Amino acid sequence: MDAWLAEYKRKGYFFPFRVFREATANQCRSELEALESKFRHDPDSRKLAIGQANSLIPFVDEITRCEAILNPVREILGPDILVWNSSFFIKEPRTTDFISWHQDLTYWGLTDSHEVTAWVALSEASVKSGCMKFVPGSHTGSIVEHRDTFAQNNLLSRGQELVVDVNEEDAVDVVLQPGEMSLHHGQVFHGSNANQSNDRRIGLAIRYITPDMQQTIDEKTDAKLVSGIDEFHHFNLTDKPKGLLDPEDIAAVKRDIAIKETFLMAGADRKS
Ligand SMILES: O=C(O)CCC(=O)C(=O)O
Repeated sequence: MDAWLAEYKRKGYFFPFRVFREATANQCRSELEALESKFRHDPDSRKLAIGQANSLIPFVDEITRCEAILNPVREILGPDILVWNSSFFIKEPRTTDFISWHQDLTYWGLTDSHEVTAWVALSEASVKSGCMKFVPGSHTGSIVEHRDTFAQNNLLSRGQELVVDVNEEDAVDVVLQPGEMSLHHGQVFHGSNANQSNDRRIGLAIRYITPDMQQTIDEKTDAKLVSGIDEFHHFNLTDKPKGLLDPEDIAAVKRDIAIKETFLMAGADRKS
């Protein structure tokens, strides 16, 4: 077994992997920022694109299929891989937005933990800009209790946070340069602090799963097959985006979000 994979299995994460050159990361960032500028008077469309990026933005779909990401993901999940979601996590310069300690799989309504997140940096992720922090080995237990806070500056949908205390001294800073990525397990404890730098902190999170996983509800949700085959048919396999925020894709994404909300917001006393 590769040394990095042994470390991933032991700690629940590994970084850094270089995915593309810094110039390519800058190009992706420019495309994202052009999109943000185009939709600056339409915050709903911008929010939809940021949150469902691989379904609505063609260049993001391409990133999710790039071999530099898929190769290590295959080492973890095997040859057959779906993308369940991909979204940008953006922190503006000198803002208080943060991400509380949490485990990703808590509210995703999936039957197992055959999942890995690739987090690709499109700007520098440093301690100052609020890079992610992981707690080594925290993925080996089960999902622990979370409570909702709905804190205004928490970037998670329900401001959920672990009920157990995390010793900050145990945490590892996930420092990444533009074009590098980290991989993390869906049960690893992680979070991130505010961006105190003068630049935006931009990361693209891609949620890869194996096709044998299922939602815990009867309805199928959407996913895209990016490697191998799907012999289980537990998800609606959707095509590549037809264009930038294509109306048919938007309609499909909205249907999918309505289904996902039944578990993503289950038990919450208000909407995100
Ligand atoms: O971008 C961040 O700081 C946190 C992202 C995160 O929680 C995730 O990708 O699972």
